[in-house]
Amino acid sequence: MREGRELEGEAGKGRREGGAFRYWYCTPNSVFSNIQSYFPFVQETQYMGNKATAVAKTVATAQSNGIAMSKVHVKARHSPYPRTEDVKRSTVPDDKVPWSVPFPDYKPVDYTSPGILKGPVYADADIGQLKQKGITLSFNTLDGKINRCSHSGEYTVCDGIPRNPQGRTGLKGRGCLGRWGPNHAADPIVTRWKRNEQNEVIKGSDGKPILEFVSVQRKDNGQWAIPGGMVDAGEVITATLRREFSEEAMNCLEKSQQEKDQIEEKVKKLFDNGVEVYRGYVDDPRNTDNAWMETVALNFHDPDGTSVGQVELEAGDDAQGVKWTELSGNLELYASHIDFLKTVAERHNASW
Ligand code: RP5
Repeated sequence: MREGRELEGEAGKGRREGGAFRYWYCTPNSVFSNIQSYFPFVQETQYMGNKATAVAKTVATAQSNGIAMSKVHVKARHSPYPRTEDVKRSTVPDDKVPWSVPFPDYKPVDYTSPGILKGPVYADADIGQLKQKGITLSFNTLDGKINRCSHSGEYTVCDGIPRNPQGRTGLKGRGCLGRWGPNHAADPIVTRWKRNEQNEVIKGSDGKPILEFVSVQRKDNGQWAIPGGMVDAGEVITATLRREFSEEAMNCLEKSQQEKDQIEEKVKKLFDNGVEVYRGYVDDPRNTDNAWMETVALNFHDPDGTSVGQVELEAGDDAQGVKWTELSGNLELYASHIDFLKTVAERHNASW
């Protein structure tokens, strides 16, 4: 959680001191000039050839390993809108989700939450007000330290306002998301094999070994989720992954400085080897026609239960619960997190 979060008084709380920030230093017209900073998990072999090829390969790999979202905008067409009781999206039939399908009667509800309109540090200003002052935001590029590029490629900007690349949601404005256009997140999927008291790996009814992952229960809606969060302006994804896991699954914000340092050290070691399983759009219930969630999900797997499998879990920050959960196709999880886990199960040939 950070940018895009809308919890009163939370902006800036518990920010890391001396943490592993690294700042973007791409120029707006050369987003790929610092590819390692932008795509920190690109394999070395993928650097063969030019940088744009490396990016293309990474994205292609993520897509081929990753999500085949069954239906676009399931949660992002749901009403009432999150954190409201009465904001209802206008109805968008399945076949009218793509912008390419004409929908002359489309009248999306206009909603940006009062908390976002107050202008917390992680949020953009209102585009209308900026226009009056002659200021424009730079979309599809790095805008200062803010990454306004989409993982899915270039998105359309109509009259200075970005358009959701996955289609209509029944609601315009930013809802409770801070940024116009993509709101970037990162999701750490920490897994281990489920074991019995004899330390033997337990198999599911399909005869395949069962994987467990660290899940958190979100405070905002009580749903279980991967302990991911927003990428701060200028932050690299590796840092977001560590920070979010430490805050939500290890409660580091409530610890003394000495304990914080120990957690940071531990998580740094545990999160050494991650495998990217997804990079792209998220079917998040907060998405709107003009603001949407994107993420990079990495799997940190502990094959013998001696590293990440042993972390002491304690819910903190935006999480009210944390636990190891069996991976299974029957899980009900936040946003499109189930899709990322399916990829992880397939990757490890685990029970599903
Ligand atoms: C989801 O929202 C992402 O996949 C990530 O898990 C999460 C980030 O938002 P917050 O948890 O910070 O609200 O779309």
